[in-house]
Amino acid sequence: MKPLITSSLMAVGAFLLAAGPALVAAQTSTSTGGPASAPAVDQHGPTIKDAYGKLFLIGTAGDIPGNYSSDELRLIKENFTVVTPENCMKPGPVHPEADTWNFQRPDALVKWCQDNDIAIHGHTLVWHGQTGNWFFQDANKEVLTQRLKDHISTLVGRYKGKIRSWDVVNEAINDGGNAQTAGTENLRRSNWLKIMGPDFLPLAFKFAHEADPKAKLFYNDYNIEAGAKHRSSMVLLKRLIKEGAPIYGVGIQGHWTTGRVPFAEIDKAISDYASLGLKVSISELDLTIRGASGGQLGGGGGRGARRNTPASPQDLKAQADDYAKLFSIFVKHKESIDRVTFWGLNDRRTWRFGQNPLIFDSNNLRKPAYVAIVDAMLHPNHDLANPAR
Ligand code: 9MR
Repeated sequence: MKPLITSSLMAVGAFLLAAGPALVAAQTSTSTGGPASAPAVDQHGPTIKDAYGKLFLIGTAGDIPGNYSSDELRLIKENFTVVTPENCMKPGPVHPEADTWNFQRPDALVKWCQDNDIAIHGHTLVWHGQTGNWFFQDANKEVLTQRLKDHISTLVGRYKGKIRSWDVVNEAINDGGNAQTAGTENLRRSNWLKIMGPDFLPLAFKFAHEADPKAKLFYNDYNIEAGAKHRSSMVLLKRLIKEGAPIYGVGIQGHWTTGRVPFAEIDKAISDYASLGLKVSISELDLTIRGASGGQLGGGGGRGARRNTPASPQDLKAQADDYAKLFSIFVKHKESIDRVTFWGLNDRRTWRFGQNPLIFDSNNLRKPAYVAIVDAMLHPNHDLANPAR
């Protein structure tokens, strides 16, 4: 801890000298920085990429480069090794009608990432949300299977060798399971399930693998780390493996809330998935200061979400502590972790706007959470990494 504090102070001092009034203005006006008396956060210490880049991929989500500022793009280059397109590769935006494809934004994202030596995680091939109705119109199982195959082979095929990994199926398990459903897959009654039956999952994996045999393929979902939904996810994943689906890993989305992070369940879930021979990604990490929304459609933001509610120094500290515990657990499981990706870039570019969930504030400044995450790697703490079960 000591060297970091010393270097923080020196770095902040140097930064103050260099930035002069600019930094003071940034600190007093930032909506997440709290009052002007809040402790300054080291803006120049080791980056999150320096600290974690050798353990696993560390990512951000966004439809870059789009309307991102040069400051934001610089932040991405400095801090992350992988990008997930937040929306532009989802079925609705990229393939709104049977014969219409919108490749402009996905192409630009792929080019930008290649130019900057950043890997890409594709999101998402099959989902109940953001998917045009045309897929399901007048479809029986045979017709929908063909549409699924065309969709996947066109999209995955276009970026063959350029997109490292894909979320093949997103959020197929129902919310609100119970003791009865826990021993079953408890699949969501989506149009995919209604028309194709449970085969839609292994078939989607098969089609993706045929289109790019080297791409690493994931099942991705929220709240699967705990309770009945976790047990259903284990049933589903075991079936996929048994049926020979070419699945590489599972994405635990990670939309959590400060003070209510299920650390022990996360720790166990990573071990459970690894015991099936799967890698684990924390695929959409964000930790609201307060206010819950698990990842369900339309669940973003909170009360007063259109305003960016200021966070107090105590709030920021509590958030930093929880992020540090999470990353301590991820480091412990580094052999099983493929990637940790934040869902958004800063507290302005987030689906949970107003809940201050990320590690950069709205002015692209490092928050206490950033420093705590880096510190968790540089100064590992056994107790943080081993939550009581
Ligand atoms: O962050 C995404 C937001 O911009 C979109 O409006 C929303 C539409 O459904 O999807 C958000 O991303 C979701 C992701 O694709 C799947 N897991 C839950 C995410 C947050 O809702």
